[in-house]
Order: sequence, then structure tokens, then C-alpha cells
Amino acid sequence: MNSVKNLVLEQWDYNVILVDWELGASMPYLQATANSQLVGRQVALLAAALQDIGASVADLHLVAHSLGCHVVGYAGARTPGLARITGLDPAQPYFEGTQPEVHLDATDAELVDVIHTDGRNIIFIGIGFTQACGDVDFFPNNGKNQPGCGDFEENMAGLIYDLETLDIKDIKRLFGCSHDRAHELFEATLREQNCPFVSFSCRDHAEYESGECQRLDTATIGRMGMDSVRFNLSGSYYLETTNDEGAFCMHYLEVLIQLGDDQEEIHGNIVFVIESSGATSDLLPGWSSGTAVTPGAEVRTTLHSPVDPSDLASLHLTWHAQGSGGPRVLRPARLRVRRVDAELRVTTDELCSDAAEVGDKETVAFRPCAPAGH
Ligand SMILES: [Ca+2]
Repeated sequence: MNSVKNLVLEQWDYNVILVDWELGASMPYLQATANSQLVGRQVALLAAALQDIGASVADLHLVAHSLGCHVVGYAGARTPGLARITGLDPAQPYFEGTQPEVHLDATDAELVDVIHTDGRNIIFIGIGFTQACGDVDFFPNNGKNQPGCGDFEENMAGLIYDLETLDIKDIKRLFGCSHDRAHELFEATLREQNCPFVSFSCRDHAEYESGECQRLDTATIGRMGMDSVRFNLSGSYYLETTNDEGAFCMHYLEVLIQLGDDQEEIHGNIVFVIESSGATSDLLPGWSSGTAVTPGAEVRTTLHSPVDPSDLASLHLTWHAQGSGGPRVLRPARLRVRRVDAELRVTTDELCSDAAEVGDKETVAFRPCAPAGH
């Protein structure tokens, strides 16, 4: 939390108070859950003392991780008018499935935003809440096992554990990677200034995976992290991040290919490479194989890449035809790309290419079209 504090102080004229309850939190987990109620009352007393010297709780934002989320939930329940709580992977054992008074919930502040990163069932060693519990809940990478955190079955192999005796440090050491990712991601939303951490409002992860709620003409779009408050969000939002290599940002680029009326019905798949700001993406699967393309159809896909596409130099399209015999040529009449900026505005640009057709295993580069008259 020290690095979060430093990043906040660098960017805003805020006062930051760190609440260190390590002695209470490092007890066996069962005792620590009981202690969290007491510490919550103490934080509420601190908020009252700040009001006494002229501060307003309408300007107070509590940020906490794991068990700390329930601490600030208790504090918020005793602090009417508290502006905001950000819960970073609220602890699940002994809290999930209880009454709202017992755990962090949407009534504990005017705005409660939650980032879920380890919401597997506890029998699979998830230690974060599996269900939405705030006004707005973010589920990076489906809110479960995080990229770069290994395989949970591997982590738990041969392990016998007992929550009543295991202390929080053991829990962190054994299972902390996905659980800790919540505060690492929150910190990244402060540090990675060029990343809006774009998120999509979806019914569930299956709808996110289908791409349906990522269509930028109809999507409800949000931003995860410190700035989410600016966008009046509610409900469950899904997004992807990269693995732990210092930068977590994943960018989205929607690609729409309008096929010509001379397109024959063919099967295959499309792979893309993004070139932008001097960086080149990996091969990005663009469109599922086996689906027929038909005359005049629009092929739509959303690319997910760590390469920021906001200064797009070119988009390379490679076509892989499937099936034997018959027509195998893709005929894109028009290619457009859509992006979301940091203010969540959607822009659409048309890309141009000299090639009117793309044969099997051929790659064609599309670039921003030259302005008319040039
Ligand atoms: Ca509560």
C-alpha cells in the first residue's frame, strides 16, 4: 500500500493515512476475522475525529485489500455519507454467503467499487469473493486465476490446510499470487497512465467470451481502478490483463471487415498483427475458424493486445482458408477499426489497402487511408 500512497500523492493534492493492523491481521485467520470488526470500528472513530477537525467524509475514500475490505466495510457502515470504498479482492472465507452487515457490500459507502482477482471456490483455494458485492464489480481475467500465477492444482498438490490454524502469512505464501494481483492492478491503474483499463459490462464471463458485450457500437464501457468514479458505473464489468511482467495493460481494437458483393462463400480464419507506436504485436487470433463468410457480410472481431493501437501504423491481415477445392479467396471491400480512449469515447477509422483480395496464407497490410485529394 506504500507504493499506492506514493502514486496518489504524486498525482493529487490528497492526504493519505495508512492503517497498519498487521498484529491483528497476522493472527490465525479465524481470530483475524474477529479482529477485523474491532479495527473497522477504530477506523470509523478515526473518520469521526477527522470530521471534528473540519474534514468531510464526502471527501473520504477508503481502499483496502483482502480482510481489510471487510474492515473498511464495517467502518463505512458506521460512517454515514462516506464517499467511496475500493475493495481489492475481499476475503471470502467466513464472509461470503453471510449477511451484508458482516461483509463489504454496496451500502457501506456512496460508491463501493470492487476488483475481484481470486474468486475461485475455497475448495479450489480461491480466497476472494466469487460474487459481485459492490455497486460496481470488476472481474479481470474472469476474476479467478490470474495470468502468470501458475496452476492452482499444482499449488495445492499434497497440501493439507486448516483455516482455523493457518495464519494470513501462510495463506499469502501459498495462494497469494492471484489474491495479491488485485492491489497490483489497482496500483497499475495509477501507474500505467497510458492505459484506461477498459472494461465491458457483461451479464457473465460467457457473454464476455462470446464478444457480444464487447461490440463497441452497443457496449456499456467502463474503466477499472482509481478513475472509475468519473463514469458513474454500476454492475459487473469484465476485462483482460497481461501477466506479471511489470505492465498489466491489455488494449482492445475492434476490427470490422465488410466483404465485397463478389465474395464467394468460403471457410477459414483470420490472424492479425498490429503495428503501432513502433511496437509490433504477436499474432492475434481475429476470427474463429470454420465459419462461412458470405457475399456482403460484415466480419467483426475484437483484438486483445498489450500493444497500444492508438497510433496505428498498420494492421496486417493473414487469411487461412479451410476445406479443399472451390473458392478460397477473401475479398474485403472495406476495413474499419474502432478504439476506446481514456474518456471512453469510441472512434472509428477506415483502413485502406492496395489489394482487393487476399489468397490463402497471404498477408495484406492495411493502413490509415490517405485524406481525400491526396
Ligand atoms: Ca457491509
